[in-house]
Amino acid sequence: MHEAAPVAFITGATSGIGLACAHRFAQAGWALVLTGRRQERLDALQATLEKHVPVYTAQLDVSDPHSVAKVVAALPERFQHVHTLINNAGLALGKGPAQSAELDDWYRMIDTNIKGLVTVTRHLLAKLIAAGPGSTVINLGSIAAHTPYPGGHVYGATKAFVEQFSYNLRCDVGPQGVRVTDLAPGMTASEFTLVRMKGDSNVADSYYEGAQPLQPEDIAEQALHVASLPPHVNITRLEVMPLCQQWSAPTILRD
Ligand code: NDP
Ligand code: 8X3
Repeated sequence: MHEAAPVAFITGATSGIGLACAHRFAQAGWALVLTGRRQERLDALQATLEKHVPVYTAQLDVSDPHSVAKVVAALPERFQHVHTLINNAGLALGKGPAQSAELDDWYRMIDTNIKGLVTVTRHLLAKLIAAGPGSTVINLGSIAAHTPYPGGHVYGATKAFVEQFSYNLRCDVGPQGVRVTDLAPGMTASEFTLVRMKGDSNVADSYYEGAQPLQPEDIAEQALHVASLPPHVNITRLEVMPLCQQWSAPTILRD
C-alpha cells in the first residue's frame, strides 16, 4: 500500500495548520515530506508518523532560496513524485499601525509569505506536473486578503498576493493537469498569534479567550478534501471562518 501512496509536501509542518495537515494526510495513508525550521519538532513528528506511512523530513527555511533548491534536489526517490504541495509556512509580525511598524518585520513577512511560497512552488512545479493529472498546489491564504483591518498592512497584502498568484498559477499549470487552490482561513487557534505578538502569551491567549476559533484540524480536513477530489475538480478558493468571527461595517471617522 505504501508504494502507491501519493506524496504530500508540506511547508511549516512543525506547528498549527501544517502540523494538523501532516497528521490528517498520514491518517489518510499519504506519504509525507515534512519541512520547517525547528528540527526537534520534525524529528518528533517523523518518529510518530513513520510508524504508519513513509515520512521524509528536511529542515527548511522557505525564505532561503538556496535551501529550497537543496531540499528539493535531495528528495529521495520514494518522495520525488510530489502530488500535493501545501504551501503553509507563513507568519504575521506585529499588529501596531503601519507608521510604527518595524521594516524588518515587513521584510520577513514578504520573504516568507511571498518569496518563500513562490520559491517552493517554482522548484516543485515540474514534479507536480509529472505527478498529474490531479496533482494539487494548496496555498494558505487568509481572510486578511479581502478584509483590511488596523495593523493588517503587510500581512494582509501578502495574503492578497497569495490569492492572485494562485489564480494566475492555475492559468499556466491547469492545462498541465495541476490544480491550484487558495485555502483561506479566518481565526484559527495555533502559534500564529504568539508569533505575531513576538512571544507575548498574555496577548495571544486573550485573543482566543471566550471565542471558539477554528482548530488547525478543521483546515487540515479541508486541505485533504481539496487534494482528494476527482482530478477534474478544482476548488479555486476556499474561505473558512469560525462562526464566532464576523465582518465589521465600514467605520466612519468623524470630527
Ligand atoms: P503557526 O505559527 O502555528 O505555524 C506556522 C508554521 O510556519 C510553523 O510550522 C513554522 O515552522 C512555519 N514557518 C514560519 N516561518 C517559516 C520559514 N521562514 N520557513 C519555513 N517554515 C516557516 O501558524 P498557523 O498554523 O496558524 O499558520 C499557517 C499558515 O496559515 C500561515 O501561512 C498563516 O498565515 C495562515 N493562516 C493562519 C490563520 C490563523 O488564524 N492562525 C488564518 C489564516 C491563515 P518553524 O517555525 O519550525 O519554521
Ligand atoms: C490570519 C487571520 O484575521 O488574524 O490570517 O488576519 S487574521
